[in-house]
Amino acid sequence: MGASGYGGYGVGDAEPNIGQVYLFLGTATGLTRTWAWLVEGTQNGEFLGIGVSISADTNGDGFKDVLATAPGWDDWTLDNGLALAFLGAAF
Ligand SMILES: [Ca+2]
Ligand SMILES: [Ca+2]
Repeated sequence: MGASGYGGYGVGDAEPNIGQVYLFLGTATGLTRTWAWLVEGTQNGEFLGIGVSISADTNGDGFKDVLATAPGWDDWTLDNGLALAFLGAAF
């Protein structure tokens, strides 16, 4: 997450069914109206972002991180699912 000290908010949008996760940064007057960061899924039916969490600092670098799930993600097993950690940084 950013270095502003205001935190932020992660939003998952599983429509379309590839899925996407938006990150809105906090400011002194509230969240920004446009997203600062966006990631999209890579597979049809992946549903990235159906679960999203701004976590604690998982790697200890001082920035909070974003966790997201993609329950329909396929590897060798259909719909095996995936949990992703997107590491925060100074915006
Ligand atoms: Ca971190
Ligand atoms: Ca799938």
